This record gives sequence, C-alpha cells and structure tokens, in this order.
Amino acid sequence: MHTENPACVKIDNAIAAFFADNSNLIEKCPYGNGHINDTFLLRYKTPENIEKKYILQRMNHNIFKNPQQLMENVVHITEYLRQTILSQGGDPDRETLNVWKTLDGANWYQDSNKNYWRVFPFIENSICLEKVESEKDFYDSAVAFGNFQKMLADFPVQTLHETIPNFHNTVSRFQDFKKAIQEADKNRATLAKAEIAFALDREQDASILTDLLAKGKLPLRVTHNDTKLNNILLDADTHKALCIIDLDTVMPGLSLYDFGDSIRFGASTGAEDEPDLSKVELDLSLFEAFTKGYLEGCAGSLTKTEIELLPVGAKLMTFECGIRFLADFLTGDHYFKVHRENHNLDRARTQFKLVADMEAKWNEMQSIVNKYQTL
Ligand code: ADP
Ligand code: GN1
Ligand code: MG
Repeated sequence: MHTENPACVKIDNAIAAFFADNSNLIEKCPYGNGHINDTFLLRYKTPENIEKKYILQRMNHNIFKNPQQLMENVVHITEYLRQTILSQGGDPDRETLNVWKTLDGANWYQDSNKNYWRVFPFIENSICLEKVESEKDFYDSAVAFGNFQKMLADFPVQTLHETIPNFHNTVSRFQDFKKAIQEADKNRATLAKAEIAFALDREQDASILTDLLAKGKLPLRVTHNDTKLNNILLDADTHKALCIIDLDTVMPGLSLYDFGDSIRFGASTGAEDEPDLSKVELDLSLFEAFTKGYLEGCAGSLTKTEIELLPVGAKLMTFECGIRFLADFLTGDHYFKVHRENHNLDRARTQFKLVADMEAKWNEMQSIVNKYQTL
C-alpha cells in the first residue's frame, strides 16, 4: 500500500536547489488531488511585499521510469506551445505551463535519495475543479482540450519519448488485469468478485480501438492522455479555460483517448471514488456539452471515423480506468495513491457503473454525436 504521506517528505533540499533566498518563504504545503506525483504549493513574499506562488513536484519515478526524458518532453512541449500562443497574441505565462529552472540552470533536480523534483510558477488567479459546476465550464474545457490537440498537430512527434509505454493500450491493460487476478490477495478477490466478472465479460471490447489503429483506420496524433477536469485551470474571474496542465503523459495517441477520459471523469454525476453508486451515472447533458465543445476545439481536424467512435472512446477509457483501479486493488494498491480502505475498489466500482450506464444510454450517446458531426 502507498502509505507515504507527502506532507512528511523532506522538501527543503529540493527548494534550495531552485531558489537562492528562502528567507521570504511563507508556506510550503501539500497541494492538489493527483493520484501519482507529490505536489506542493510554495508561497513567497518578494522584497516588494508581493506574494509569488510556485508548484513544486516530486515526480513518481516508480511509475515514470525515466524522469529526465519526461522532463525533456515537458520542456519541448511547453516551449512549442509558448511560441504558438505568442503568435496568436495570447499570454504564454498564463496559457501554458512554464518550467522553472534550478539555480544551476537545469530543468529538474535529483536529491540524495534519488527523488526527482521540478517547479512550475503557479498560474495566478486560476481555479481547478474536481467536479463540473456548470455545463458551460465543461463545454469550455472541451474546447480547450480540442484546441490543445490542434495546437500540437504539427509538433515533431518523433522527438517525443513514450513516458509510459502502452499507456492507453487497452488490450495490454486487460492482460495486466488478468495477471492481477492470478496474483490477487484472496480476500480482496472475494470482495471484488462481481467487479472481476463484470470486466471479464467485456474482454472483447478491449481491442476495438487498437484493432482500428493497427488497420490504419484511426490516425495517431499528439494527445494529452490524462484529460481529467482537474488537469485544466480555469480563470478565477471569468471561468474561461486557461491552461492545460499535467503534461507527463503527452504522447502519440488517439483523439478518442482524450475525449473518452474527459467524459469518464467530468460527465459522471458522482465523484471518481463515490461509494454510493446510486449517485453515479452518465449525465447526457454534460456528454452533449463536451461533445460539442471538443468538436469545435478540434475545428474540423477529426475524421468521420473518429467522430463516429466518440461514444466508444468514452466507454473504453472508462472501462480501462476501471480495470486499472481494480488490478491495483487486487494486488495491494501500489500504483494509485489511496486514502481509505478499499479506495481503489470504490473507484473501480464507479467506473463500471458508468460503463453499464453508457451501455444503457448507447443510442442517445450516438444521436448526440450525430447531431454535432458537421462541426
Ligand atoms: P498530478 O500528476 O499528481 O495529477 P498535477 O500536475 O495535475 O499533478 O498537479 C496537481 C494539482 O496542482 C492540479 O490539479 C492543480 O490544482 C495544481 N497545479 C499544478 N500546476 C499548477 C500551476 N502551474 N498553477 C496552478 N496550479 C497548478
Ligand atoms: C492518474 O496523475 P493523475 O491523478 O492526473 C493516472 C491517469 C488516470 C487517473 C485516474 C500517469 O492521473 O492515467 O486516468 O489517475 N495517471 C497516470 O484518476 O497513471
Ligand atoms: Mg493531475
């Protein structure tokens, strides 16, 4: 079980690598709700008495096996986005992440315990939502994720490192899941009997997208691959989508991964870890708002096949996340951070409840996509 409390991690050496004078450091505290990295907020007071904030992160090198390559990707992508945003008259200090260098001019720092650290200036006057508050916010986030992919359409894809191989290869995720069943803790397997059966019943679904990709029927694009609502910052005053963050998994992928992952998290009526499943279903109005926004953001760049398969993307990304949570539960919670007993099982259950609800609402989902096909 992942028991380390981020609050207890010694961060002072890391801070000293990035900032010369710490006499004005007001606060350092754990921040955000990510499942993978350890994130801290640093608050400084400048000599002019102005507050400046930074995000300090310890990259999870058990999951990201090569943090140097990961940071090469992040630097390369953010510098590329910076130029594009500038050429469009935008504000690159607010509309993209920017990597803050160490005092030695490096993009990351490795401490004596072999932890890898990085810093981003905090994007001021921004908010981050864990749950959709209005359809309009979700629509705006969809336009931003579609536009993000469009901005990276000409990015030299061959220069990107694959930070986690087979990240959204659902077939390989299913194999991992079956292996987890073999290696499972007996009590946990008993607790999750119904969920294991639910997933095994849907094995044939796992290969739908990988088969189409292999046959050349779906184009490989530069995608974000982790398009949860809490990976986008909104302007605190206007609620306009401002900046896409968490770029660790930007890699070649399918547009359907980005669409699907956003739906799985944002179009659910319940939280990802809601224990009361009666509160979890697919909100079709939110599905519609996101479909419209995403297609507008992609601005005609998606093929007819990609558009037709949007409901498949939503269902498969939800199913894939469910089997990942379940595999982690069965084998002892080593991947996703957990904060309570059976946390990963609760997460798997919400994902499977959503999958079942999507199956029940399949015709409606397809009609919605048809309605916006020409955007
Ligand atoms: P994880 O990989 O653990 O999900 P994220 O990179 O998504 O970590 O960061 C965790 C949280 O920190 C985000 O959800 C967001 O609230 C906040 N955050 C990250 N970077 C910034 C930034 N540059 N400015 C403001 N908030 C940020
Ligand atoms: C993880 O890091 P975070 O919390 O944004 C995971 C995603 C999952 C998500 C489920 C690198 O994302 O793939 O969809 O949890 N990231 C990684 O909430 O595995
Ligand atoms: Mg995140």
